Amino acid sequence: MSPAAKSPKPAKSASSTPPAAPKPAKQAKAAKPATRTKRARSAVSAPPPPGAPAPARVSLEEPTAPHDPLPPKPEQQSPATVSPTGAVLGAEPTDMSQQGAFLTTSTGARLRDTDHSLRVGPRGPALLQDHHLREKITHFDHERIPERVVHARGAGAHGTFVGYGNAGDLTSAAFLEKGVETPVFVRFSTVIGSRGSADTVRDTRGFAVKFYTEQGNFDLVGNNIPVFFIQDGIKFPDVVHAAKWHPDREIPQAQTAHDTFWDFVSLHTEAQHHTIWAMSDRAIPRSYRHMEGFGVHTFRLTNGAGDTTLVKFHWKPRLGVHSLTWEEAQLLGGTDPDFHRRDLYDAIEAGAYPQYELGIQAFEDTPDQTFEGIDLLDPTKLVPEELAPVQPLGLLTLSGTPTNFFAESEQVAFHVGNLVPGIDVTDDPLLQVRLFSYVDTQLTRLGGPNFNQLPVNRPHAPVNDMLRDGMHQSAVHGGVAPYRPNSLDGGCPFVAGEADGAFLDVPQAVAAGSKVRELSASFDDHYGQTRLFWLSMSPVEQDHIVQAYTFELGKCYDDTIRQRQLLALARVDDRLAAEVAAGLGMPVPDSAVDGTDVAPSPALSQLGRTWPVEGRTVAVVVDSTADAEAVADLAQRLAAERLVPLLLAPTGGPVWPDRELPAHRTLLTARSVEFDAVVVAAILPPAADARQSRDAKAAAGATPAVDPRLTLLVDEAFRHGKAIGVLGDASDAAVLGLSDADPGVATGNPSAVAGAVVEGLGRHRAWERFTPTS
Ligand code: HDE
Repeated sequence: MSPAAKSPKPAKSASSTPPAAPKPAKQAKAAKPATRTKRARSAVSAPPPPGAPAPARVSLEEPTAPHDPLPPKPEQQSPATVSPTGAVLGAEPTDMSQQGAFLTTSTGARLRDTDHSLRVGPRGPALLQDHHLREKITHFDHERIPERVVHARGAGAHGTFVGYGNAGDLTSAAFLEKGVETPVFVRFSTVIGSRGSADTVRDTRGFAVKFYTEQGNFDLVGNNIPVFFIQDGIKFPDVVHAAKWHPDREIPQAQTAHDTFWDFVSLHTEAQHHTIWAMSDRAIPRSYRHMEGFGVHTFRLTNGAGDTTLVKFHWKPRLGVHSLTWEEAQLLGGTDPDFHRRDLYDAIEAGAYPQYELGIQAFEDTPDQTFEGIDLLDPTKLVPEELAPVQPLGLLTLSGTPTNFFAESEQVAFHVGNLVPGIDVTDDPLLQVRLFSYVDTQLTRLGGPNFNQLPVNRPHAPVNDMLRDGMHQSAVHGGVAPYRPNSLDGGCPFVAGEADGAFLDVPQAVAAGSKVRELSASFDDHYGQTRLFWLSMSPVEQDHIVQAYTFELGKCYDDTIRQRQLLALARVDDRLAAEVAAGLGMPVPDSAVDGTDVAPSPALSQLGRTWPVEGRTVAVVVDSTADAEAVADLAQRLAAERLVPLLLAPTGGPVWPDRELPAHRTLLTARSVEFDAVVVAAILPPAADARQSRDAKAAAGATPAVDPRLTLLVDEAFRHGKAIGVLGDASDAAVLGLSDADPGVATGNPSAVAGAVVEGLGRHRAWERFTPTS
C-alpha cells in the first residue's frame, strides 16, 4: 500500500463539476517486516502454532525455587509507561506488573501460606483476624465491574499508525503528517451480547481506535457498517432495548432474531438501511482482520488557515472484506465462541500483523452540508465510493496483544469527543448525543471521574487540566491554585494560542430556527439506500440476505410483526419481499418500491476480487501412513505464503513414529469451521475411538473405508465453498466424494495442491459451489 501522492480533494457535486473518477482499491504490499520476535510458522518445524499460554516450556513438577515473574510473551505489549499526567517515564512495561519472587499481601508483606485460613484448630472456625484471608476474599468479591451497556464483548490490541502526509491542506492534525508514528490501541466488539457471548453472532461490529498523538488522544469510535439504525441519539436506548434480550426471560443472547427487535425496526423504519446490512454477510465477518471500519458520521476537518472540509472516515483492511457463512457462524458459536478474538491474537503472535488503511471521503463544506442530494448529517446514509472515492491518509498495523485483558481491553474508555486540533464534529444529531454519552457511561463503569488516568487511557501528551481529586485519583498534583486566573501558581496553566497548537473552534454558521423536536425533511427517505445496498449485492450475497431475513423473522413468534417487516421489504425490492415471504410461508405483500430507481454501488459487494491470504489456517489431514516428506513439502509451501498449516490427525502425539511432529488438532477436537481450507494427505479409516460413546460425530454416516469425522470435515468444507486439496489422484478424491472437476478442489503433488489452495483462498471461497436463486 503506498501513500497517495496527491493531496485528498473534496469531491464536488455533479451539479458543479463531474465527480472524480473512482480509484481502484490498490493491492497491498507485503506486510511490514515484524519488529518483534516471531514464532516460526511452519507446521513441520518445532515451535507450536500460536496460542500456547506460557512464555517458556512448562515443567512437570511444580516449580519451587523462587525467581522473579516470567517475562511476557514476545507479542504481548502493555500501555506505554507514562504518568497519569502524560509524562514519559521511561520505565519498563513490566514495572507496571507484579514484582518480586514472593507472594505478598497487597501492601508487600511476604506470606508463607495461602492455602489454609487461620482457624481454631484444624477442624474449627475461621478467625476474623486473618487479614490475608479477608483481603483475598474481599478483593475477589469485587473483581467484576459493570460491563459496557453496549459493545460489552470485545477484544483489544496494540499497534502503530503511520501518516502518509498528504492531508496537510485539509487538516492541522499532526499525526497525519508524513512518517509520523503514533501508538494506538484498538478495540473490536460486537454490540448486543454480554461480555461472555460468542464472537461469531450476527451483529454489527465496533471498530474503536485510540490514537495517542502528541496533541492529545484522538478516538475514532466507529463500526464495521457505515450507517446506523437511528438518526437522532435520543432513540439509542430504544433501539438497544429492542435489540437486547427480552426483559422478562433475558433471552435470546447476542442476537436480533426475536420479536422486540423486529417490532422496533419495522415501526421505526429509518432503521431499515442498517438492518439490511445486518442481514448481509457484513454482520458475520470472517475475522476482525477482514473487516472494514467506518466513522459513520460526517466529521469536519479544519486546517490552520480556517478552511473546513466535511469528511467520512473509512478503514480498509489490507486482506479484504470477507465473511463467514451463516452455518459456519452458528457452528463456531459452539465450537469456538472466542473465534475472532483467537484469530486476532494468533495472527499477531504469528507475525501476520493485521493492517488497515485509514481513508477519507472528502466533501466541500457547503452551507446545506449535502452531497449529490445526500444529507451528510444523516447517519443512516452512506455516500457511494463511486461518487466520492476513499482517499488514503495512513496505515494502521496491529502488532501487540494485551498483557492483561482486563487492564487494557476492559478498562479502555473511548469517547467521540476526544479530538485533536484539525478534526472536529458536525451537527449530526446522532453524533451530538454521543458526545454526551461516552464520558457519562464511564462514571459508572469505571467507578468515578478519573478513568483517563488508567494506564491504557493515559495520553502521551502533557496534561494540565485543573481537574482535581475524585475517586481513584492516581496523580499527585502540585501547586495551590487549580483555577484560572491565578497568580499563586505563577499563572499556570496558561491557555494556548493558535501557534501553541490549541484546539480551535472554527466558527460555523448555524441555521437560524426555532426550538423544535424534529429532524430535517432531508432525513425522510428510509428506503432509497436500503434498495441501493440490495441492488449492489451479487446473487450469492442477495441469497444470504434472503436467508438471514427468513431466519430472523422465522424466529419471531408474532405473525403481525413478520407481516409488518414484509411490508417494509416490499418497499425495498419485489423479489426480496417475495422470497422472504415464501420462506416464511406468508402471503407476498404488494410491491411498494418507490418509482425512482437508484444506481447500485459495486464497491459494496465483497465478491469478484482476489486478496492476500496470510494468516489463513489450513487443516492438513494426516496419520502415520501419510507421506511425511510430501506433507513437510506442502506445509513449507503453505507457510511460505504466510498461511498457517495445522496437522490434523486421529489422535494427539507424534504423527510419525520416527519424527517429533505432534498433531496440532485431532478429529475429536477439530471442526471444519475452524479452518479456511483442508488438504487431505491421508484417507483415514474409522479409528478405534470413532464410536458414539467417545465422539458423537464419529457415529453417523460411516462408510467402511473412511472415518466419518473426515467425511464430515470434507463435506462441511465443501458446503462452505472452501478450498480442498487431496495429496493423491482423482481416485483418492473420489473416496471422499470429491472430483477434481469440482470448483476449488485440487488433487496432485504438494506443489499443485499448495498452489490451488493459495489461489482458492485468494478468492475467499469457491463461489461457484453456491447456487443462488436469481
Ligand atoms: Fe456507541 N456507545 N453510542 N456508537 N459505541 C458505547 O460507550 C452511544 C454509536 C461504538 O470498544 C458506550 O464506553 C450512544 C454509533 C463503539 O469501548 C456508550 C449512541 C457508533 C463502542 C455508547 C451511540 C458507535 C461504543 C458503551 C447514539 C458507530 C465500543 C460503553 C447516540 C459510529 C467502544 C462505552 C469500546 C460504546 C453510547 C451510537 C460505536 C454507552 C448514546 C453510531 C465501537 O457510551
